[in-house]
Amino acid sequence: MTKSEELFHEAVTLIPGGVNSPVRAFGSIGGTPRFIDHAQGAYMTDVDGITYLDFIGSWGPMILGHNHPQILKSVEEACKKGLSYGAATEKEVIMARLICEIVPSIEMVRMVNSGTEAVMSAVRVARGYTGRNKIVKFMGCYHGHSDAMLVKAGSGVMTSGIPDSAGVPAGCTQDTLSANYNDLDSVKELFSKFGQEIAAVIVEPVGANMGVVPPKPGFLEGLRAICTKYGALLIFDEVITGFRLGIDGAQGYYGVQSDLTTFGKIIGAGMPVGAYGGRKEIMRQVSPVGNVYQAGTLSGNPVAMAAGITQLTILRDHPQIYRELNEKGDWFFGKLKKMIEDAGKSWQVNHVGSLGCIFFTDQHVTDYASAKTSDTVKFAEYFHYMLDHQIHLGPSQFEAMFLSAAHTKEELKEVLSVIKSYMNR
Ligand code: KE4
Repeated sequence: MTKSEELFHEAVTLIPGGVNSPVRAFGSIGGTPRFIDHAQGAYMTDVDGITYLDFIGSWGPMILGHNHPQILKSVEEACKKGLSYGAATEKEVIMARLICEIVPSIEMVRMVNSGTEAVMSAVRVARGYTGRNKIVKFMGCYHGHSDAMLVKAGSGVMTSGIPDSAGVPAGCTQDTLSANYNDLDSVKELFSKFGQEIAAVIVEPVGANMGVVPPKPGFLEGLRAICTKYGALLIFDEVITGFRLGIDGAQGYYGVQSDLTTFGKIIGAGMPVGAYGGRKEIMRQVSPVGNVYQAGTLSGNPVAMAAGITQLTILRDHPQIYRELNEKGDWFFGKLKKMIEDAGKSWQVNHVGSLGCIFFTDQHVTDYASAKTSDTVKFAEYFHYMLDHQIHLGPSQFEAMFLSAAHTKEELKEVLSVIKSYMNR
């Protein structure tokens, strides 16, 4: 028995599914999750001493690679000053100033502890600000596990949301409406019926939780126009795309400004951090100045802020990091796409910058329905072949590969040759 197997065997008796977040359990692909002991740069090493080239990157935060020396140093220094005070600190001002300086649509921001918390809070602010209750989300987009967001995908347009999880009362999702990603008509249909009742539209500007699904040209611009027309707020959930596609995220990359934006992952550099922000007139609704309540014991935690401030400052001050990262992503996913075509396979490759994935389907993947045509058994076979070659992908067809500044072209060439060997085996 490997140490990972031993640990997993015990973990399942102590933790639901043996993991503290479901996707880590390898449920959709089978096998034993690798228990990680340490990570450095583009690599992580499991408890059996096996080292993997890592494409999970903690699901996004590790854009500079694991254990960046400057980030590690800032965390060590912050720890020596105390782990948490429950009082205001200078680091929170520095972080807020950074985000407001970098993201054009943000004049005021509140720190929280996760992407879920950021989305839950942003939705509440949108409802408080507009005095409306309904929220439009898109099938296949994931916005964390707050009740209102756990709506049965495919529950169809025009119907009130049906809970997609036990323990969520129908009342919590009745005001959540589902539309089809990349389909503006499905959004217009909802607004034609519920227009003045809709507080906000929330969207992943690049879908990255159904695999990677880029917005079609005009989709984000169309959402912007519809929200403006009906007085609803446009919420960009940039928990993944924020500071990933460029220093100013998807709104900079696509040139579309949201009214509220949620962040996570990169802004914490691996520490538990989320944030939501927008124009002052909206954010002033938030307690203690406004009447939308939101709070958190560890919000703005000084150690977490130290990590996030260092990572964002490095990214802001070195724009070549994004040029190189996005070029690397275009090169890698471009090569991958051509290699698959040359092998006569009909699989699909979607990517935006350093985010991408293979879909094991012959259909172009532009939304939830087409993503779901993927052969997840095939993905599981591919995943384990790569893992056996010490390449650790995200353990689900419906996740993204995350490239980092630490991945070299040589390593990516090796990954391409392993995928080629998989196709030719
Ligand atoms: P967290 O609460 O997990 O920090 O963030 C929720 C969230 C919100 N919005 C978007 C666009 C997200 O992608 C996420 C979380 N992302 C997943 C990865 N697809 C987290 C991985 C996991 O659940 O373990």
